Amino acid sequence: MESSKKDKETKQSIKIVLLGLDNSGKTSILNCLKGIKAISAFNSLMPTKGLDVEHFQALNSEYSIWDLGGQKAYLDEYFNDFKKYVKGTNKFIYVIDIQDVNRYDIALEYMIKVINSIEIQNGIEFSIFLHKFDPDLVFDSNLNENVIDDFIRKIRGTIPPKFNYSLYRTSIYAIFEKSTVI
Ligand SMILES: Nc1nc2c(ncn2[C@@H]2O[C@H](COP(=O)(O)OP(=O)(O)OP(=O)(O)O)[C@@H](O)[C@H]2O)c(=O)[nH]1
Ligand SMILES: [Mg+2]
Repeated sequence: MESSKKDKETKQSIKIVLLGLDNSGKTSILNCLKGIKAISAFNSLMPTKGLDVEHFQALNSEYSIWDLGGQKAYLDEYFNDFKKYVKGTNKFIYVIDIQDVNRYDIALEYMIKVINSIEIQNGIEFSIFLHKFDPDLVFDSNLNENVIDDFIRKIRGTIPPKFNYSLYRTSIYAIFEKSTVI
């Protein structure tokens, strides 16, 4: 009893909030963070119904990951009491499906709404994952380097200048890879 209390005191707790449109890959990323690697676990995923909070331990930290289902029906609800999600948060991860070119604008719109609700300069880390950037991604006339570069430029131009964020390319199919977009 005593020792578990002590453990709790020395462990750092980290709260991460995952946001993004439906089907962007949030729950899959959460599973990767939890160490679930079986591909079948990803294929059988159902859309997340509203908020799902998962707790796990890694190294000397206790993580709580808030996975906010991205289906349209839930989005407005989050903004009714967004403080609840910001409170105690160390890091927001906003996930965008890079393969879903037709919904880039909607993804950006939702992200800006999130950023505006966090309040600039409050010290919380904000990462944007350009997700499904798979190693075997095949470019075509719809999705290619130019389309992605234009989108990145649009992201950079839309985010308020004082807001700190990092942009990454990510994929659950890469053997751990996370590269900063310059
Ligand atoms: N190609 C590819 N597919 C992925 C990747 N990550 C997730 N997916 C697929 O994308 C689909 C949606 O993934 P989810 O993790 O359920 O998406 P979500 O963002 O949690 O969706 P909601 O719960 O509806 O908000 C699944 O079929 C995953 O297998 C990736 O890196 N590459
Ligand atoms: Mg989900």
